[in-house]
Amino acid sequence: MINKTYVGLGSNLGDSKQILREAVEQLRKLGKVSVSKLYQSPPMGPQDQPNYHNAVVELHTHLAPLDLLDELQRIENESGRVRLRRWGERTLDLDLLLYAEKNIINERLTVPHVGILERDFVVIPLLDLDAELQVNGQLLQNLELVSHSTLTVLADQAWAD
Ligand code: PH2
Ligand code: MG
Ligand code: MG
Repeated sequence: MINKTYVGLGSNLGDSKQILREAVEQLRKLGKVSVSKLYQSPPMGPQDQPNYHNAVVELHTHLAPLDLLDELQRIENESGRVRLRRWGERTLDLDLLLYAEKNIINERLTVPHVGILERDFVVIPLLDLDAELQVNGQLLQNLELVSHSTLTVLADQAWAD
């Protein structure tokens, strides 16, 4: 069975645009991919860290949730991921945001991803990919944060082609 999943991409260390491009290349090996615009986003968490590059990828994959998580962590590690502190700067972060309509809670994985409805750097790119997307019955386009987003568009959806 092929499942529609969404993966959040973030980077605020190194050549973030190139790092995210290479991550998309790796994700293409896992299934059919569509890519949101590329955004710059002020840091959530410690403020003494650089702005982030953020994007979201829609991925159609046969992989089961924990197998997909393994692949995402492998890609993070093979990119030479550096992560300095919780909520802090990192070269590459790949978060499994949504997996079909599933709700998953176990020690390795929570889906939908924690905080998904509160983070403009996740919600706005998700809307690029599906303007009608709902999470737990909530239409993302109706969220308050959509009307006062802190994001800047760095590149249109062709950035990872
Ligand atoms: N990721 C974090 C912590 N803070 N802030 C922004 N703007 N974007 C992120 O992706 C992000 C963050 C930890 O994963
Ligand atoms: Mg994250
Ligand atoms: Mg993460």
